[in-house]
Parts: sequence; C-alpha cells; structure tokens
Amino acid sequence: MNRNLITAAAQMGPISKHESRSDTVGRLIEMMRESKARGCELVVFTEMALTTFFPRWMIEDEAELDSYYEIDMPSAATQPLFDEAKKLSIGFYLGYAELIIKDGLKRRFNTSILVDSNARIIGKYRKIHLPGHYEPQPNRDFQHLEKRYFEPGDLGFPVFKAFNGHMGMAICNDRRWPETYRVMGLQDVEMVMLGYNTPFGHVGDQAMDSLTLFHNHLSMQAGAYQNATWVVGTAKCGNEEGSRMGGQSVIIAPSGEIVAQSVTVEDEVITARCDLNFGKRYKETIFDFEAHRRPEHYSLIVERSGAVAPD
Ligand code: CDV
Repeated sequence: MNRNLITAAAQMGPISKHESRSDTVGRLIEMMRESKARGCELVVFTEMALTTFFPRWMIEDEAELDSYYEIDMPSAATQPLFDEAKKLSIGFYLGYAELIIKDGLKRRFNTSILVDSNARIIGKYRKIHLPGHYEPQPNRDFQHLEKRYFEPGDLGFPVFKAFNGHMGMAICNDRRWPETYRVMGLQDVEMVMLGYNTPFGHVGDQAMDSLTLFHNHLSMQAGAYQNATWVVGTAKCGNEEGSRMGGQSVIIAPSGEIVAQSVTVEDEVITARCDLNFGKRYKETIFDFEAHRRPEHYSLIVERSGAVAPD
C-alpha cells in the first residue's frame, strides 16, 4: 500500500538586505501556490527563509541585529503565509531566526517549524550544529557568525506524527552529521526536511571548497540511505549581497537516489511523489536496526581502533 505525500522543495534565490519581510513572504506564497497547483500537500522552504543570511556580517548594533529575528510566529508579516496555507490546504516547513525572551534574557535560535494544512504549528526544531565562529575572523570577505548569533538548539531531534507519516526536521549544517539522521532514524523517521544556506569558499581550502556541491548531496544521500528515509533539502542560493551560495536543492528517496533536483540558483519549485512506505523495504532488510545494529559493541571497536597500541 502506498502512502504518497506529494512534496515540494521551494528553493529561494537571494534575499537582499533591503528586501522587506512582506516582499519575501510574497515570494514564499507564490511558490506555495505553484506547489499546490502541482498537486503538493507539503512545501519545504529553506533555512532563514525570511531574511538575508545575516551571519555573514559582524553586526554590533543590537536593534539592527534584532530586526532579523522573529519574536512571534506567525507575526503580522508572516500571517499571510499561514492564511494562504490554510486556504490552499497545504502544509509547510519554514526556517527563520527566532528570538525569545526568557527570565528577562534574550535567547536566539536558528529555528524551523512544521505547519499542518490547517495552518497550525505542529512541530518546532532548533538548529543544533552551528557552524562558523563566535568572533569575526581576519582576512575574510564574509564572516560566518552563527555561533555568535544563535545558541545550540535545545529541543533535540524530535520526530512528529504528521502528514500520515513520521516527519523530522534539520537545518543546514546538521545535514553533514550522521547523528542528525540516526537520532531520527531510531525514531523511525520517514521524511527529513531541511533548508540550507551554503556559501562557497567557507572553508578557505580550494580543494575542499571545489567539492561544496558534491558534499551537499553526499551527506544528504548518505543520511537518506543509511536511515531509509526521504530527505528534502531546500537551498537559499545564488549571489546574495556578494556572497555566492550553492543551490542544487533535492528530493532524495530512501534508496539514496535523487528523484528531483533544481537547475537554477533562483526561486524554483521542484516536486516528487514520496511514498512514505518506500523506506520499509530497507528497514526490514539491510537496515533492520533490531536485527543488525550492534551498538553494544561500538565502544569496544573505538577502543581497539583508537587509543590502544598494537600488541
Ligand atoms: N548555514 C550553514 O549551516 N552553512 C554551513 C556552511 C557554513 C558550511 C553548511 O554546512 O552548509
């Protein structure tokens, strides 16, 4: 029996520093409409989909910094996206910078939410793997100050029963870490949704940087296959305020195969019919965790291959 979830990845081209929230939300609504017209029940937007990728700059003015964050979700500016989702009866994943005030202190997270087709927020995730630096680095055209502007997520990697399946979320750099998928894989995740902003030249090592797009797909395809889950990876890409970012948004099957991929670095919707039962053939054979996974032996292997000197 199929459990088809027709899904869109709504890639975004650059968002300029001066683009208003409502203009950006208008772009998201356009892509939501296109997704619906193409039969989708779920649309996956990108990481920090409401603003330019501001961690590329050192921002000392607190009011300016705060202007990139959402305190309310939905807010006056994002309410039209929720209204449209309800009208169209379509769910969505949305990434944004979140500011909360707790015990009089500001706390900042790189967050995503899962919204059902009634426009109710049914899941939240806060990015755990924050790349980059706390302090600005010398001799760089662009900084990557996520460690300065966010604290690591405090919600773990939850899996939500929604859309007739088991849905998980991650954000950008999380996709490079096997733990991300495995923690959700152990909860029988069937689809991992994630958005990313991946600037070229981040590492500063030409050989590594030239593999940016390869590593993008490698990590998501491996995570999908090894955990028998769909992965929907949605980029923000193109030349944003002089910083070039990779595209190649993808929808990946539990086999690890790419079934849809974007071809531009602009706003672009890609779609696929995702059968949430598809992972079962892997979960019941090669990746039957119960039968074949042996965590009780892993510490021994680490000890033998690492610190212990050969006899
Ligand atoms: N937004 C990100 O997390 N970007 C990182 C870059 C900095 C390496 C990524 O993993 O794509």
